Amino acid sequence: METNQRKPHYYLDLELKYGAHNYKPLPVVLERGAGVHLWDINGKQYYDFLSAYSAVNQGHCHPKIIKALQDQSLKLTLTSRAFHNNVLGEFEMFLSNLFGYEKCLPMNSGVEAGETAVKLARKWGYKNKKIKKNAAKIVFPEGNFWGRTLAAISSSTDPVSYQDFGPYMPGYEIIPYNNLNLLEKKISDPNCAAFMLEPIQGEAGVVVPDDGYLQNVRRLCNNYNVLMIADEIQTGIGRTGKMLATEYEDARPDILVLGKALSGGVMPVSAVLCDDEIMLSIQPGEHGSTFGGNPLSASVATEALKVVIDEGLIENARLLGSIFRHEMNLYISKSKIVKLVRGKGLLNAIVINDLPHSDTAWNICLKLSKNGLLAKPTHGNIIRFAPPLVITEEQLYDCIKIITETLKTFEPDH
Ligand code: IF1
Repeated sequence: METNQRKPHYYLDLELKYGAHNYKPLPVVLERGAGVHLWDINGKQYYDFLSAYSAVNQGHCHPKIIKALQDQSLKLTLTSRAFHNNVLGEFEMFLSNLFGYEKCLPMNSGVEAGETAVKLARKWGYKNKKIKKNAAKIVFPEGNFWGRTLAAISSSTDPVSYQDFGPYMPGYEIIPYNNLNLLEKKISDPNCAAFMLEPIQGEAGVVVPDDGYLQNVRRLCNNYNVLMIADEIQTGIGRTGKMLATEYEDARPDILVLGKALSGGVMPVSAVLCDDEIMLSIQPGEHGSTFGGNPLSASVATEALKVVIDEGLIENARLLGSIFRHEMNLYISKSKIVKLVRGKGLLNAIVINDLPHSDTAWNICLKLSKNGLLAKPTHGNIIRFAPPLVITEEQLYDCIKIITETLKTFEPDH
């Protein structure tokens, strides 16, 4: 290594010594991002195929979003909700109208929005559906992931997320994903207030349900007066080739949960959207957040959404996603290690036909990083591929080449 190279281990060692060990990152130390690219401390360029788990749909450090951040940061960043400001109302109008709901409740992290959705569903259950006090049930599918708080891990079926964090939130029911019979069985319980699901399960490994599942969830929720809560924190904001993944079917959620790319990866911004009958079940003082709806996040999120629309990122995700899956299927037809590719838009994953906890996927991602592309395995043998939606067709073909050339070196006959 040339002497003027900066040492990654300096940074890794600092995190090891002074930081919690709640992650196992790939050994790359990044310093700069722009568009689909990231650069490490030694100037090596990478394609980002994780997009911070779909928070950077608009590309890293998008100039228009950064300008919105800079401009607002020079005026007013936080008032708390004890007072009004001249930014929140226009953001709430823009967001509610864009997604077709009567109101929104802005929060910060995705899990806070998920918690807000669960609280709204319970409140609505008691006040509107007349469920007996403290008897409200919320149903979740196996494989769900909506964050790391105790309420969120209480619905998890992944021991890595929940073990040794008990006791757990009561009133939760778990059913298999993509199974309508068992869903109907559970939500026909008169105490059931809501069914909360991801239209495509991200963390579970980009699990796409059968065609018709979402619209049948919607139908069953209507039949039993149960709220359909769609967690679009990872699938939303254009990622799957529609503004919302629930748009692929006639399945308008009663409660919509957004986060991640709502800010273009610039700062934590999340929100819950629903109509008055549900939103007004929470009255002043019954829910809140110090930073929720702050003028800085409202300005950033407004611009982040405009960028998605103005730059045609939704259509781009749809078109380039089809190219990606087509090209990967051509590779898979000859591969002995890759079983399948699945996804919608630019939310895709390949499944390595290995034991779930083998280190093949990790080693593939290590090799990909050396070849200039950053991706990360989920659940051992699945590698998620989710570049920023600003990627061009030429860049995508460049990345497909990097991915397939790297995979080839792991094929048994290589
Ligand atoms: C980690 C996973 C992805 C989410 C969905 C809510 C949230 C998330 C569908 C909560 C967050 C993040 C969390 C981050 C890694 C990442 C992740 F691997 F953990 F599961 F994307 F798949 N709903 N997902 O995906 O949003 O509170 O984090 O803002 O915790 O390691 P948050």
